[in-house]
Amino acid sequence: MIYLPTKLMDSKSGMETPQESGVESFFNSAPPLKDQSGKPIRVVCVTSGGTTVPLEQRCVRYIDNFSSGNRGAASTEYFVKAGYAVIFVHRRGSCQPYCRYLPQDSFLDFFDIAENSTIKVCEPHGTVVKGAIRDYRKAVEEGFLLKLPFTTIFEYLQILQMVATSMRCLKSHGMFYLAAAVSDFYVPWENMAKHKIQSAEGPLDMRLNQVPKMLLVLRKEWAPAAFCISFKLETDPDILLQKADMAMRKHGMHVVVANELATYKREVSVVTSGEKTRVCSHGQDHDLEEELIDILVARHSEHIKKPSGIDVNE
Ligand code: 9Z3
Repeated sequence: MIYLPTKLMDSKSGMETPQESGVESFFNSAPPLKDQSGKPIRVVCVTSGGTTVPLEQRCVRYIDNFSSGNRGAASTEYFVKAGYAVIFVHRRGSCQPYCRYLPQDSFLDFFDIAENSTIKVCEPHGTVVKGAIRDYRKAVEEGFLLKLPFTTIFEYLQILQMVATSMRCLKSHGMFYLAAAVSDFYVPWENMAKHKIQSAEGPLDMRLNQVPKMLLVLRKEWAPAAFCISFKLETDPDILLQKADMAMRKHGMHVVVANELATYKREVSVVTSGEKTRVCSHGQDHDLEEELIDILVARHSEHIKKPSGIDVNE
């Protein structure tokens, strides 16, 4: 669906506005899309992995943001388990849902050659791999997982806009879970060197522009009724919660998940306008995302029950 902001459809053009033509009231009063069992469909857009900032149009060098994609991949699995259809917007080559258990550096250690020369998965990994294959196939075949890759900040924000405006019609049943590590600075395409920057030209001075803040635009224009969660990553624990609170108010987020670089795998804080809840992992093999997604699904249900357009942060 292509969404034209009402502002652009002014009377000078001679076109009827969406209000006049009844388009807006049609969509506002349409019953929510339902799944086969008759329950309204909930869709979450999970963003995952870091964006790159190319320094050359024919890119040899780029600036990257820290993120393995593990948080987004684990969260996707728990959202699917909770009945959500997930649009997984991820950095190419980053960690994928249902593949988190596979070792990246010793992939071949997982396999062995059986007596009849076929390949077998070594125990004790067999059970985990079987479960992962089963869950992955089910998610894809039943339409609960759509994967969209990005690499650069340009691709990321264009895909996010496209997904968000398409999710507008889901109203409050849509959710955004923005775990991707998004660059704050970039080189505009038209200012960028076309070919590889030459070191023979001496030291490199480069000015990076600020990436426009898109979260408020997503919240207010692209999908105004959706439930929005962003992440805040800091290295200084003394400023983390305050920065998360500020981000929530400034960008109109319903929830900000705050994490500190040194402990982000074992601990996060869920910050909403009224409270802060700590979520911890209970050991190496336990995903904190399990409890985190439970909390967010409950918050999303409360959001859906509210009369549309009314919001605690407004
Ligand atoms: C996060 O804070 C994620 O939790 C992590 C997950 C990137 C730490 P991994 O992918 O790590 O499991 O290795 N994501 C958001 C990071 C970010 O860039 N946030 C911006 C900020 O803090 C706002 S968009 O200002």
